[in-house]
Amino acid sequence: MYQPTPNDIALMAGRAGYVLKGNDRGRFTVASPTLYPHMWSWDAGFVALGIATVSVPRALDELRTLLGGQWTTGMIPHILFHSPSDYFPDPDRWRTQVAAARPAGVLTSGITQPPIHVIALSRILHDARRKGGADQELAEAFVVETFPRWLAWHRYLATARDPYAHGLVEIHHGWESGMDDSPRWDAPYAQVHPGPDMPPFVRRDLAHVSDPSQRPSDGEYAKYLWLVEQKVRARYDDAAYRATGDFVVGDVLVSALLAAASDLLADMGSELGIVDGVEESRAIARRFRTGVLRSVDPGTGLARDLDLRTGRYLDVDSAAGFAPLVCGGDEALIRRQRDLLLGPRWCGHSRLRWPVVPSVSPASPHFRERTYWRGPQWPVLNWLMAWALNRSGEQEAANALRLAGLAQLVECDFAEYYQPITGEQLGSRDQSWTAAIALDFLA
Ligand code: 2M8
Repeated sequence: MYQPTPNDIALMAGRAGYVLKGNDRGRFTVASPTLYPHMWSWDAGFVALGIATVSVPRALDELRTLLGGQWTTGMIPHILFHSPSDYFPDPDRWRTQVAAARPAGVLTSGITQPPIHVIALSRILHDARRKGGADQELAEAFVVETFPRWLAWHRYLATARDPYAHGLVEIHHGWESGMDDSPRWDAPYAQVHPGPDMPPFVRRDLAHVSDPSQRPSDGEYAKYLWLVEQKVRARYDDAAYRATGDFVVGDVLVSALLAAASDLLADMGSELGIVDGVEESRAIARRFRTGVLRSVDPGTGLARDLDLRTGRYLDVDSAAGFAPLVCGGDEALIRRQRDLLLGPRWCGHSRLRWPVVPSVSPASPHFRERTYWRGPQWPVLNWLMAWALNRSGEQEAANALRLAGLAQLVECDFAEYYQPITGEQLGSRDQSWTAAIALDFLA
């Protein structure tokens, strides 16, 4: 097993810090220098926890800026646009001015991303307490101050996005899962048909990658933009979209993150003497944990997303199937998932360059080794599974993922994602969240 040398550690930490500094725009960090020149919601969570290893105040600023984009519904939007750029879809395409709930003073997209933020905040608090003094005071004060805002975010997901109490958070766009073109969404996207009245568009993402096959196809992109159009036409009202939109799916990983984050929010709240909202937070955690565990296929041991348009579970061997590891709640299942994750269908697959979590099992017929969320390894996903294992008391397994993850990053290009068989770097370089999790792994 790879063990980083003192030289590797110094080099990686230095270079990761340099990447984050380069992507720093003052009070927020762009997700990557050219492909994603704005603040993305779940990227910001990972970025903040990485920055905290170097500067707790700057990490908290990142989360504060993100909260500046929160809608009055509690929703934290998936992109905050702070300056003009060539990223598409841009604010003119999102047209969030049709939404009464949009925030004042900052342009945002109109959909969500996975609720990693409170998990990040609890890591930051942990770091700050280790450092003590002013860092600890600042972090604790930040938790007390922002507790109602995080609760409002979680409450939004638990109500507007689960009106029938399935215990699964409903997503209205594949982008809301963070795993845009994952085969998890192939069946629901097969029912998305861009209308003849869709405004024309020109993709700009392909100009920033060397090979278009690493990104979603044009056909997929048209569907993504059609769903944006449907959200605009529903004025970003969730009930109106639910009545008219093509894509409505219960997402197990988002639900597991909501459960885990809600537990952590309740823990931090009670530690800091907060009373209001702690019980509500626990109740959210219980409901979504139950929803995730209910979705598990007893045959495969993996959790499944639920297509709420057809009522069918979606059976795909994607890393989201390990949602129960993230939310916990069933000891036997956690052990089964640990063995599955480290075993030959996943990280232990004989063809993998490094034994880190692939986005789709290499043994699955859906596996595509170069295409975005259809097989490549995403370092943040590996971090998430290592974090989850650690939290479940599976330190040895967690450390195996951590060390393999560091081996993958030792060249220090901090790519967006990696070809799992050859180890080739794919997508953007100097991706902020990749650099950030390297810092956390090294701390
Ligand atoms: C990717 O998604 C954006 C759309 O949100 C895109 O392809 O343009 C995904 O990997 C997503 O999970 C990530 O947050 C974002 C920025 O890194 O890029």
